Order: sequence, then structure tokens, then C-alpha cells
Amino acid sequence: MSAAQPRPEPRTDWTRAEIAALFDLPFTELIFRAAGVHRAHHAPAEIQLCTLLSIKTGGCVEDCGYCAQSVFADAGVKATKLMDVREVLQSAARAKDAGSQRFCMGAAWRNPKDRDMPAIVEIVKGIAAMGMESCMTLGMLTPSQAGRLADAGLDYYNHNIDTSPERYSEVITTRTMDDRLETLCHVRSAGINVCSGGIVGMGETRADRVGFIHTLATLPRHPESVPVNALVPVRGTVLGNMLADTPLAKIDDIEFVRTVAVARITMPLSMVRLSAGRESMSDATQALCFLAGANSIFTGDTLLTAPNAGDDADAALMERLGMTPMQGEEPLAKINGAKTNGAKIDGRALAAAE
Ligand code: SAM
Ligand code: DTB
Ligand code: SF4
Repeated sequence: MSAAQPRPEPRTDWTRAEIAALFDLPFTELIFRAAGVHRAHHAPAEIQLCTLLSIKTGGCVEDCGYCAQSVFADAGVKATKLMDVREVLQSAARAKDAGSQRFCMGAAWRNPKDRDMPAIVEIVKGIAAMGMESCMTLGMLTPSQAGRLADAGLDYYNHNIDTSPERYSEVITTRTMDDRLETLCHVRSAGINVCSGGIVGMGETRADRVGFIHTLATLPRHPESVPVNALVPVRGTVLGNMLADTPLAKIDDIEFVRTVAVARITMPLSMVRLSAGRESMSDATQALCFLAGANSIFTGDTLLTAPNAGDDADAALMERLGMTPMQGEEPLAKINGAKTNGAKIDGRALAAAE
């Protein structure tokens, strides 16, 4: 195909049977196919580096069974107020200096209150002014809040569907999957790039993983980024306690890699982010995830409250694998035309940590 021809839109009409059939492939066949799709659309030796900061921690009124920040959990997380705008921007500047492409901020809210919006808008504008990409995850949004974030220059909004529609109410009772999809629709309509994925390893079935991927891959437009988190089992949360008491319920590494591969095949242009859970994954499992099409990670020692692999471990892993930080724009963001602040990274993050 010549470079001038438009790239075909990725399929959004996947059936559950097709997705289940992908999961059922022999592992080597599945990974081979996923790697082929990956290199057709992405630079296979590049990894996008994102930095995460919790700008408002704990005390969340939602009852997500995996989350240490819920008021229903007893995980020893201290509730804080929204961080000072200046402190957040200083932290973003440090991340930029360290070579991170995107600054992602999370707040333990069911939804932002309108009184929170001026500070949030100021943060988004400040990060845009630094020439860095921004991502926020603040819970459910109204159309007007999404519009305000878009006007401020927010590049990405993270809002996970977390699991299959069937499993949803077993994990979270204080909101529905439809509530989540509605916010994704407001974010999309406002012209903000969508980041949406979920968690595997919550004791779900293969059919739930099929339903989870199916829900994302049949959205009217695929999310630009798809975070695949491995459950970080935190004692004091419903799911963390379950895993601590039934260690055999932990997801098998091979099944985790299969989930990454199926996400890659069904959403070929999306960035697939290997998100939470890397700190307890072997280098070999992470390498298989990259081979299967994962091409983005969170750097640093902490996610929101849970430990992350850390820059030294990541620098060593990248060196071992001969992989380099991604420099350019995400393929779907480029095609969909939603603006990004076009941040460029210079690869100093990992080099500095060596
Ligand atoms: N309150 C906002 C929300 O729920 O959208 C934003 C923050 S919330 C912590 C962001 C995402 O982190 C969740 O949707 C979930 O997918 C992921 N997450 C939370 N706790 C996790 C855990 N223990 N292990 C893996 N992923 C987790
Ligand atoms: C996502 O899917 N994973 C990140 C990000 N989006 C905000 C969060 C992971 C949180 C892990 C648990 C914690 O740190 O408390
Ligand atoms: Fe609150 Fe988000 Fe945690 Fe759910 S995942 S309890 S909404 S912070």
C-alpha cells in the first residue's frame, strides 16, 4: 500500500466468538499474530514512558473491590486534599526533565465537584505550557466538565471499564458499566483522547476477559490508549484479601500475556499500556508482553499508592531488551486529530537512571 493511501479504520465490529477464538489460539500462534499486527502499526522496539501522580489520594466514596483508596477498604491509605497546583506542576517539570512523555494525574473521586474544576484547569494549562502531554483520571464527568478540560488543553482522559459487563457489579456496586461508558462518550465528544482499559487477575473467568476486550474493541472508536493492569492485591481490599487467602486465584502469566496479545490484535492502532502489577512481574513476562504488543509503561517507584517497578529496574530491563523510549505521537491520536501538546522526550530518563 502506498504511503499516500489512507489507513483503513480499525474494526469495531468484533464478535465475542472471534475474540474467544483468538484467546484459544496456541500461544505461539497468538503471539506471532499479535507481534505482526504490532510492527505493522508501531515501532516494535519503542516504549512510551508515562509518569503517574496521585493529586488527591484516598477517601473515595466508591466501593471498587480492588482499590486501596476506597473508604470501604481498610488498607491504611490516608486521605488527602487535592494537591496544591504549584506542587503538581513542579512534579510534572521533574518528570519532564527525567524524560517522561506524558504526565498522568489521578484523583480518588467518584467525580470532580465543580469547586475543584478551577484548580484542575490551572494544572492542565500549566502542563500544556510546559509542552508536555497531560492525562487526568478524576472519575465520572459531566459533558460540561469534559468541555472545560478540553478547553484547558487536556490531551487524554483515563476512565477504565475495568472488567466485563457481566462481572462489573461483582466488583463495584456504587456505579454501573453504563455510567462509565457515558463518561467515555462525554470525553470523546469533547475531543479529548480516550484512555480506557481495566484490570485482569481479579478472579475473573476467560469469558470475562473476552467480554472486557470486546467492550473496548467495539466502542464506536477505539480508545487511543488501553491500560492493561494486573491486579495489585492490596490487603484490606475485597479482592486483595481474596487473593491473599486464595493464592491459586492469581492470574497465570501466560494468560495475562494472552490478554495483552488479544488487545493488540483487536485494537491495532491503540497504545497498549502495561500498567499496574509490573513490580511483581518477571522480566521475561514483561518481555513477552512487549512482544505481544504492549508499548507503554508507567515509570517511577509508585503508581498512585501502590509500588511500581522503579526507574532503575526499568532502565535495566530496557537495556537488556534493547528497547528505547518512544519519541513520537500515538498513531490513533494522530489519525483522530485530537490535539496533543506534542511533547518530545529525549531518552534521558532511562539513561539518567543507569
Ligand atoms: N477514581 C478514578 C477512577 O476510578 O476512575 C481515578 C483513579 S482509579 C485508582 C484508576 C484506575 O486504577 C482504576 O480504574 C483501576 O483500573 C486501577 N486500579 C486501582 N487499584 C488497582 C489495583 N489494586 N490494581 C490494579 N489496578 C488498579
Ligand atoms: C490505570 O489504568 N492504571 C493506573 C492509571 N490508570 C491511573 C493506576 C494504577 C493504580 C494502581 C493502584 C494504586 O497505585 O493505588
Ligand atoms: Fe475511587 Fe477510583 Fe479507587 Fe474506585 S478506583 S475507589 S473510583 S479511586
